Amino acid sequence: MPPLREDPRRRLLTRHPGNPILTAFDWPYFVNTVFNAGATRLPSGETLLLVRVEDCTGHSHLCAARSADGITGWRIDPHPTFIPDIEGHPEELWGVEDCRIVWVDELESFAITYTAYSQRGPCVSLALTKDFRTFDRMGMTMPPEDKDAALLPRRFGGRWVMIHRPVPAAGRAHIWMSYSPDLKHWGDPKVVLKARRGAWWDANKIGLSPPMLETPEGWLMMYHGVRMTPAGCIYRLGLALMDLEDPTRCVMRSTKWIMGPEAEYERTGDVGDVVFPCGFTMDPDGDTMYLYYGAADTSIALATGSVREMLGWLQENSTPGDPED
Ligand code: BMA
Repeated sequence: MPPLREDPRRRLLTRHPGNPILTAFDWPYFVNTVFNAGATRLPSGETLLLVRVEDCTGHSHLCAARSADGITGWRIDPHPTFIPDIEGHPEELWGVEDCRIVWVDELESFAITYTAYSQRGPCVSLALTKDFRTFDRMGMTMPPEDKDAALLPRRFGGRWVMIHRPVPAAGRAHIWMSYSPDLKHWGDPKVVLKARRGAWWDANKIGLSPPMLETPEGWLMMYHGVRMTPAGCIYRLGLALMDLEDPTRCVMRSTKWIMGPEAEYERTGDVGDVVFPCGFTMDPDGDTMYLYYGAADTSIALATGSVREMLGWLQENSTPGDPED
């Protein structure tokens, strides 16, 4: 591996030496690529990844992989776990992708938001599960084009909140939040984090990466910035802190990215120069984050970091609130 460009004194995330931890060659059936996995820790203490698997039609489904330490010894479902339901949900015609998993106490279920790839473009769908074997589909929550969605784990003022990223016909693609009384009817949308402009690493298009993490200082949001260059897009990761009581209010936002494609497996693959986390788990120490990310749309990699250090770093490397237009 070539030497990394990041300043080691500023490194917030440490790549696992065994990266990539999961590839298509680990799969019990023939697939093209495995990437962009949702993640959670089960009551048993096991780590579960709900992996985006692309087959050789180009369409994706989701497949569960379980491991005791979240790094090795993955037990992968022998068959696809969650496949498009084209009859019941025609919006899933071209596959299901990039899920985010959130445990919701009130529902005693995991809420899975995922991209349904419809004939009209990608849209956001929601399903509930207790065991990652049977799933209760709630259907489409946001029409196309919209993706990179996650539910917040509890209600605010009696309403559910979903983070999502619509793409407007003109202009920049920002991160939004919408509300619902029943997880079915969504409205009252608000822009909560704007894509910057010009030469910024997160100009023009941003999106939520994993679900937000509740900390005593606020909701820690990891988001991706898409830098469009003549050679293609570069997907990098940055941080924002949202207000604990009003998560639509941005308190701080990083000026710099905290992780970008550097390693060979991040720079080269079906889509090069992509690091794309969709999930994390927290160590029982309450501070160490295991961040799972898709690398170059080809494999799954792991990076670990301290949430306390991320929050400290954000104080030093942020602008207050969200930048003006
Ligand atoms: C985004 C999503 C991700 C993908 C990334 C890079 O728009 O479609 O699934 O990892 O592009 O190709």
